[in-house]
Amino acid sequence: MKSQVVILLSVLSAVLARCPADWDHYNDKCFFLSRDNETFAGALKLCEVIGAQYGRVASLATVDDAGTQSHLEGLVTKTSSLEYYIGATDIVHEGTWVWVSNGQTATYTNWGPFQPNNRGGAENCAGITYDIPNGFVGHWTDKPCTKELPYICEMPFRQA
Ligand SMILES: [Ca+2]
Ligand SMILES: [Ca+2]
Repeated sequence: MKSQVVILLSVLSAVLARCPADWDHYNDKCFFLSRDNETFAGALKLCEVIGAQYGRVASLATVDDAGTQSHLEGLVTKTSSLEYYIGATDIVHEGTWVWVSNGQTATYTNWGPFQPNNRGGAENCAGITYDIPNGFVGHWTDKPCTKELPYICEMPFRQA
């Protein structure tokens, strides 16, 4: 009986330990590119709500290495949107970029030309941008957090 329970649980966890349809699997995470536009705060909230539907803790995407960056770039180029929020903000301390998923300071970055420039003293949220004439090929830009954009959510690949 006990071994049957163990088998059942391992089958169940194998089923749960995957990315839902419409999510993309990369390393230990699932990523989701939204089809709607939200402010940065609205996007973060929706990522959390969407993740909760799967019983997982979701957030805006943490892009903390070149592999993740290049993977997300590949996903963005398959869509019609050229700008997506990722989960970095310097809203607490100007110039210090922090990941909303874990509160860690961003060490890997991929800023585009002259970014972050905090234009107008009011650009505190980061996005991946394709603006090839201006040299942005999946590079990051800082932008006003009130701007409504599509966004990239992440959640753990394995059940939390
Ligand atoms: Ca800023
Ligand atoms: Ca900027």
